[in-house]
Formats: sequence, C-alpha cells, structure tokens
Amino acid sequence: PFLLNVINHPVFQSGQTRVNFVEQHPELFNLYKPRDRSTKVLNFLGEVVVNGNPQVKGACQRTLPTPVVPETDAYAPYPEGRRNRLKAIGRENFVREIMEQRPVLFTDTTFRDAHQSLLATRVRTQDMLKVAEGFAKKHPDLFSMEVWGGATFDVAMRFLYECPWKRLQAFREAMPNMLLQMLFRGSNAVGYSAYPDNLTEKFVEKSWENGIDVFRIFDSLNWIEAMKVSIRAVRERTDALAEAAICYTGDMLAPNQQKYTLAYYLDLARQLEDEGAHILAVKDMAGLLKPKAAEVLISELKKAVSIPIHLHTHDTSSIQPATYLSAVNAGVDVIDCALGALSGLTSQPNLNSVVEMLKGHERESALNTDSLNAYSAYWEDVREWYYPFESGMKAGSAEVYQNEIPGGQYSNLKPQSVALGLAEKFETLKRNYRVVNEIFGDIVKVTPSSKVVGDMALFMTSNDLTADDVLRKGHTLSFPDSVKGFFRGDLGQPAGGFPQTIQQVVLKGEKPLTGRPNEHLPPVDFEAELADFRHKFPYSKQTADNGFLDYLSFKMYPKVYEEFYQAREKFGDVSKIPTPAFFFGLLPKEEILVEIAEGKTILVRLLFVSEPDENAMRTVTFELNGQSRVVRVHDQS
Ligand code: 3PY
Ligand code: ZN
Repeated sequence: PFLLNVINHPVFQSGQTRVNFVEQHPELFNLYKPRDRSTKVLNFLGEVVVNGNPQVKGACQRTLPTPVVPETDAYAPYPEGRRNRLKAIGRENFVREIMEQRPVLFTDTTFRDAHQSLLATRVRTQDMLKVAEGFAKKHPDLFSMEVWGGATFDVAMRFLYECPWKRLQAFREAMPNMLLQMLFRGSNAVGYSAYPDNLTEKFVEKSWENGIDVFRIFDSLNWIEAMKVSIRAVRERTDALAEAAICYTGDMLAPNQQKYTLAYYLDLARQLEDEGAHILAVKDMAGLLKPKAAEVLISELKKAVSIPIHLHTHDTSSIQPATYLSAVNAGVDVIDCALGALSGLTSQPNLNSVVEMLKGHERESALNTDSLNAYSAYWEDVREWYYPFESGMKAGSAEVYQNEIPGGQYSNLKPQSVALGLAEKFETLKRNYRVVNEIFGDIVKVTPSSKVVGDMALFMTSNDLTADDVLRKGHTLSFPDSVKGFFRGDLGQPAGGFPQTIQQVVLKGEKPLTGRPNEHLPPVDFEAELADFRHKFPYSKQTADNGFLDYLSFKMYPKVYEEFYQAREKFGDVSKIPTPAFFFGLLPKEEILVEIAEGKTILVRLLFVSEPDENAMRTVTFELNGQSRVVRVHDQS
C-alpha cells in the first residue's frame, strides 16, 4: 500500500518529486483503506462481544439511557469569550481586567477533574465533544474550561486507546472562544517522574500550539524550585497564562498546626509571583480548606500579591460551597466548579447551584442556570454509561479531614484496591493512608506524592503491616519503587525535609539527592531520538506533525504508548465507537453508527455469535452497511 500511495501521489506523478518527498508527505503512510478501517472496528466489537472490555470486567449489561444533547445552532457564530479577550488585550491587561471584575468568575472542570475524580478519568472524548460547541456558544462568560492534563493524558492512552493530543485539538476546534486550561505537574509534566528540562519546555510549547491557554502548574511537594522551568517556559515560549499553584493541605487554623500555616502559604505565594506567575491558584486537592480558613487565607493572599487568585477544591466533605462563599466574600477572583451531574463528593462543587447561591450577591454571575441545567441533564444520562467506574461513595464524609486523600486519587484507589484483591479492606486502606502520611512526616499529597502514599498504604494493607512494623522491621522489607524514589529525592524535597529514620529504613544505605532531580538528567536530543522513534513506530508518522506529538506521548509513558500503538494498529481509531458499545459490546440485533473517517460512517448490526469450536474460536456475524461480515474471536473464558 505504501508504494501504491507513492505511485498515485499527484506530486510523484507530476515528475516534480524531490529527495525529501517522503518526509514531506506523511499522508503516504495512510496505509489503511476504508475496508481495513471497518474490519478493525468489527475486530474490536467482536472482541468486546465475546470477551468483554477488560475495563469493565464483571459489570453486567443493563438498560442504558439515551442522553439528549441540548439544542445548538451549528451556524450561529461563537460569541466573544475570554480567549478572544486575552488575544485582543494581551496577558498583562487581561489579568488586570480579571481582578477588576466585580462578578466572580468560574472555571468549569467537567471535562477534566470532575470525571477524573468521580469516574476514574474514563470519560471518552466523543461524549464531551458532543456538547463542547453548544456549551462554548452558550457560556462564554466562563473564565475557562479545564480540559486536559492531570491524569487524562495517561488514561486516554492506557485505557481508552485514544490519542490525548487529538482530544485537545478537537476541543480547540469546538471551543475557539474559550480559554482552555490544563493541569501541569511542574517538572513531572503529565507523568509521575522528573523529566529533563528541555522536554518539559517542549511539552509546554506543544500543548500551547495545540490549544492550551492556561497552564495550572504545581509541584507535588510545593517545592518552588521544581516549578520554575515550567513557569518560565509558559512566559517565554507561549502567549498563554502561567497559573502557578500552591497546594493546600492540613488545617491552617488548627491550634497544633506547625508546618502548613498562613505564613507558609503567603511565603509560597510571594515567591510564585516573583517567578512571574500571571495568576495564583490555591489548589485544595483533597477539599480540606474550611470556610473560616478560606476567609483568612484569601483575604491575606489578596494583600500579599497583586495577581488574580483562582481557588480549586473538592467537595469530599460536602461543605465546600460554604468555603466558596467565604472565598467570594474575601475577594477570590475565580473558582472551580463542575456541571451539576458531575459535581459534588470527590469532584468540584456544583456549578449550577453555586451560580444560584450567588443570585442577589453583589458578585453574582451572569451564567444562565437554565442552560447549565440542560447540560447537566445530558451528563446525568451519560454518567450512567460509566457506572462501572463509580467509587461507590454515596455521601460526603468528614473522614477526609483525617485521611486527606485527594479527590482525583480517591476514585482510582477503589479500582486499584479491587485489582489487588483488597476490596474488603478499603476502610483499612484509608486508615493506612493517614498512617503513611504521619510516618512520612506529614507531606503535601497530590500527584505524584499522593501516589507514593497510596502505593505505601496498599503495600501495608496487603501485607498487614502497622507503622511500628514498618519502622522496626523495615530493613527486611522491599518497599514499592515509588516509595524508594520518594526517599531518594526523585520528587524533590518536602517542607521540613525527610524524617531520618524512615528514610534510612527505606534507602538501606543508598545516598539521597538534595538538589533538583532534573539537574542530573541530560537534555533530550530531539532529532536523534525522533528518528529512532519514527523507525520503531512507523504508523505514528501518519499524523500531521509527522509523529512529533506521538513521540512526546512516548516520552511521558513509553510502555503505555507502546500498548496504545499496538491497539491502534490492531483496532484502528476506536474513539468513534459509541461508549455503550465500547464498554459493553452489542446485543443481538443492536445497531450502531461509527464514523471511520471524516464524512464516512458505517452502520453495524450484530447478528449472532456462534458457540466456540474445538479451538475455543467463536464466529461473530455482523451486518455492515447491509452486508454480512464475520470475525473470528478467541473465547478467553
Ligand atoms: C493530577 O495531577 O492528576 C491531579 O488532579 C492533582 O490534583
Ligand atoms: Zn483537583
């Protein structure tokens, strides 16, 4: 097929072919014809029909609702939104204008943190994309849409077989008037370990080129050293906003609070402003910021810095709307909420209700709650499709003040504990999370430091270990890699340093780092590595940028990328398969439409599934655009 592509290419036929003809025409690698694409879709569906999608193993088929997309006028122009404003007046004027605004502004987290925190990040691009354009047209008053980064990058590839960059590009196209925001883990970018500085810079640059306008940058230990490279990259290499975050932990007003005090946060805020942050975020990832503390913290921050303040929380305790009211009264500029049906509990407070709460308040927002409610109704139905990923939490819980588990981690801890056979011990696991935090010296817990605490809590739970066992018998234990890395200084330095005893127990004589872990990483040689990458993964070159974004995905998650690559080769682009069919397969006679290429849609109907033969192979018969087609699938049961 490649040779045919070359021979049939108009440039080749014109006789004007140059030496680098192949390099300049990535479309030559479009080796898959529509028939291949539909076969791949059938292969995927056949696999799910026979063996189920491993993602939802054990979930039973049930009647799923049909969500209604609120009406949108596809021909209506996009009203001017914050992105138009940023472009028109530039970053400095834009942030000044934000601070002068009387109404409080909102970031909608539905497309990122909300589903990361409620549905283990599993919401697929198409379900968000269906409402993206209409939402952008109806809610241009929002400050931003948080759509990317955090765990979405990893999960899109690992579990959904989707390209995260394509997701971003699609959002960009559907919401040209809105500021698109991402969560960026400082020197850990969208991964779990430290990357060479030039890779972090390249990642920032490419994220901006592909659609990001606001980078929320944090460090999992509030270690400013680790945030400098990314803040500078956003300032110098893009026209986007560098929003630097301080992570809030513990209880600032507790009488015994020694470490995470008001003075600690004010000092961090001043340093981040000095580093050039355009906006300051207070990132309350576990939902620990109580209303009174918010009043004190926000009003003191307003005095300490002269950039806008953007507050983020999780409603795990169920009292965070009260925190938002305090923060609004204290002058916070922007707050993070999620659309009704994907809000509350481990997610953000309810956007629709917070907008209503502020009706009559001097900082009332102009957002239209009728319209927000229509979109919430859509999500209420879509959420049903993802029911296997629900955490099971039914009400707010004050336990969060003890275990301090971030909302974005809570919804993943449950499936992790199930996978390790610890489903029955979830209560012990949560208690151990708190114990680990204590023996690790009370650290900030957010990705990736929260993963370290989670891994250790899982380790203690599965081995029935107490804190005392760990400290006294630790020299005989082999700790999880992430825990060793943490005490080696791979994530940087925690406030107050590492507790010596546990550090020695874990490291067993190995010498820890005290500087920036990235300092020791040689810069990436993009040219040489890219050539190797393209050689190893030729199919990646089909993209418009000749595989560079795929290469960045590979650099973040080499093994995950490799599996994603193989899945894409085998099944093609599965992102267009409707979600119920993607997770649960089809019932006999059920029919779905799948877009296999721009403007080309196939109609697939399941006819029947044969009994397994002596080699455990089943024949699955489909009807594709009216013609019968069969695929053979190995039954793994
Ligand atoms: C992430 O890094 O994924 C987070 O959501 C941290 O809160
Ligand atoms: Zn969050």
